[in-house]
Order: sequence, then structure tokens, then C-alpha cells
Amino acid sequence: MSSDNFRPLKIGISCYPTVGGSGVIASTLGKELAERGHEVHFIAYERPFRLAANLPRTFFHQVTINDYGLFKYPDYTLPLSVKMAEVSRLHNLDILHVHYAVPHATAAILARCMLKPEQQPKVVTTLHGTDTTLLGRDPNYGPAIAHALNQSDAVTTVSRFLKKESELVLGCVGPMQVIYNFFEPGAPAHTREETRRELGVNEEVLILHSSNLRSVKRIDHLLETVARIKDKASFKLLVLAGGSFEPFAEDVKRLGLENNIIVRENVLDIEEYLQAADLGLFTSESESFCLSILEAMFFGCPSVSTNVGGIPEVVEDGVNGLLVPFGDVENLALSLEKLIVNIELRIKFGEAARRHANEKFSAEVIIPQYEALYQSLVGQDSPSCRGPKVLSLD
Ligand code: GMT
Repeated sequence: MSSDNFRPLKIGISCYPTVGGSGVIASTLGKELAERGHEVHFIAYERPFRLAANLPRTFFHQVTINDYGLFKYPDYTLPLSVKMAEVSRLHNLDILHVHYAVPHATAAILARCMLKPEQQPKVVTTLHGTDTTLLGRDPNYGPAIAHALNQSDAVTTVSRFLKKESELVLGCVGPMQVIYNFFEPGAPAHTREETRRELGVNEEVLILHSSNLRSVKRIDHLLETVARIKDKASFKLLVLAGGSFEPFAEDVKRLGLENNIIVRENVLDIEEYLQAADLGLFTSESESFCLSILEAMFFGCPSVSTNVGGIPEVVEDGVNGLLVPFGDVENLALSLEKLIVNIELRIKFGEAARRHANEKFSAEVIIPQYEALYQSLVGQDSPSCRGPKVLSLD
């Protein structure tokens, strides 16, 4: 806001509002943009879970999905596109920034086609991961995703890995810019000691895993890894679950981990737990970035993780964390044991992790990259949907 040539923009943001990294990034981005003086309009079927109410210059527009009983599967893409067009027209949006291609990018392109040329916002699509690595490979989705990316005014990816992967999977879909994920930690309401007490943790090393527990996170490997730690009295594993942990209860029993595992489901105040953790553990088989690792780094908590996807762009192996080939549960456990017993090394990695996170992945570093992209698009022509074929909503 302080810069002389600052131009406030009107920005629409669409994302999945439930627990998940892409929704977290989209809502934090919106909040940060609003704090910098832009007007931000969220468009989704629910208020994004990490978006507080009554933030200045921030608005939420709910998409209503009607289940008329006519169809076997209710449709979200069409009401979403109509709401996007309506918000763009009523609020004069400069930018419509959609997070996770399916179905947001397709809906945005459709919305743009419903508007007169002078009402059309620039469409920015951010790819987050499985929208390319999984759905992009599905012949029932791939062509629609490629079309929406081609028609977007700009496409960003959250890592170099995801950019390469998207080019490989979707072919020539125009230039993509890497803009890394970021985190802006809030201040915890309790002290580290208070949170550890609440968790029942004393001298043990507190290992943290936070995820939506989907199959790609390989919770089977996570549990197998900690089961291989020889000194069971040396650690507790805290699972911050974006969903129910119940399906894994049997495995916990089978592996004799009942006294080692603490579960908290759908927590909103993650900072409380991040500050209490000593080590992170992530066993994913694929990950475009892994926001959870970054969140822990901001609290000086280094991770032991599988060396997959974009993770090596976040963690420097042997500097601020340890990377192990996917599936190697024995070496994951040995790496944990090394950092459990060697407190100095753990602290050294933790400090390096905090420094690296602040230097490379803070809001202060990343938000200006999005602002610069938006400003570069405003005033340019969009790929298509110009001319007389436009249907007016007036
Ligand atoms: O693609 C997914 O699995 C879901 C997606 C999400 O919406 O949380 O996660 C992806 O986006 C996050 C935020 O950019 C990344 O931190 C995750 O690594 C990524 N997940 C995968 O690539 C599996």
C-alpha cells in the first residue's frame, strides 16, 4: 500500500474451502492481498475454513448447489461459473484467480465467456498437485484441464517439479510460472509447555504429522516407520488429521503403538501444535510441495521426509531436514532415531529450517510475485471469448 505506483485490484478467488493445502494457500493469499489494500472476493460452496469473518476488504460469495433430483450426480461447475460471472460483473473484477484446476479453471473460462469483453476478468489458474499428477492423466479429465489452462491468461504451479510434471502430462499448455507456496504463522494462544502438557507430553520428542490422511500420504508407512523406532519411551507421534483417524485404529493396535500416538482431528489453531513439535515426519508417495513441512519449518521444526516430487525444493537434505527414498521405512526410522538422540543436530536443523522458510517462503517474499503477475495481466487481451459471440448477463 505504501508504494507510489500501487494500484489496488479487485480479485476473485475460488478454491476448495475444506481442509487441504490448496484451500489454505488460496485463503491466506486472499487475506494477505486484502491487507495490502486489494479488494478480495471469495467464491466457493462454503466459507474457506481458515478464512476469518469480517476481514476488511474481504467478501464471501456462496455458490448454491441445487439437487433437483433430476440428475444422478449434482453439478457444481455450472453454478460455480454463473456465480463467478455474476461476481465479476457486479464487482468489476480485474482478476479471477482459481486454485486447483478441477473444476475451478473450467468454470472460470466459462464465466469469462458469459461476460461482455469489458467485464471479463483475467483468469489466473494455480495448479496444486493432483489436478495434474492424477486428474491430468485421467483421459476423462485431461483434455478439459488442458483446455482450461490454454484459455487461462496465466498459469502458475507451486513447485518446479509440478511445472515439469504438468508440461509432461498435459503437453503444450502455454507458459507456466513457478510461484512457491508460503506460510504466515499466527501467534499461538498458549505456550509450548502448556500445549505439551495438554497433549500429555513430557520429556519425549514430539514427532508431528499433519495431513488429510489420503492414500497418497501413506499413513501405513508413517505408522510402520514409528513402530521401528527401538526406544518407544523416547517419542510420541502427534497426528493432526484433516479427517477421521478411525480407519487406522486397527493398525495402531497391531503395531503396539497405542501409547505413542496422539490424534487431533480438524484443528484450526495449528500454530499451537507446530510450536510444541520437535520433528516432522512425512511419508508421502507424491507431493507437489507439502505445505505441512513448510508450516513446521516456520516453527523451527525440521522434518524427516520422503524424497518425492517438490519436497526437495522445500527441504535441503542434511541442512534443514533429512530426505529418504520413498518406501524406505527402515531408513526413515533410522533418520528419526538420529534426530531423537542428537539434540544439537535437531536444533541446528530446526534453526536452519526456520531461516530457510523465512527467506524463501514467507508471505513477504511470495505475495509480491502474485501481485506482479496480476498487474502484468491487467490491460492485456485474453486468449479468447472476445467479440460479438459474448452473451450478456444484463
Ligand atoms: O492435490 C492434492 O492432493 C490436494 C492438494 C490440496 O488441495 O491440498 O494438495 C496439493 O497442494 C498443496 C498446496 O499447494 C501441496 O502442498 C501438496 O503437496 C499437494 N498435494 C500433492 O501433490 C499430493
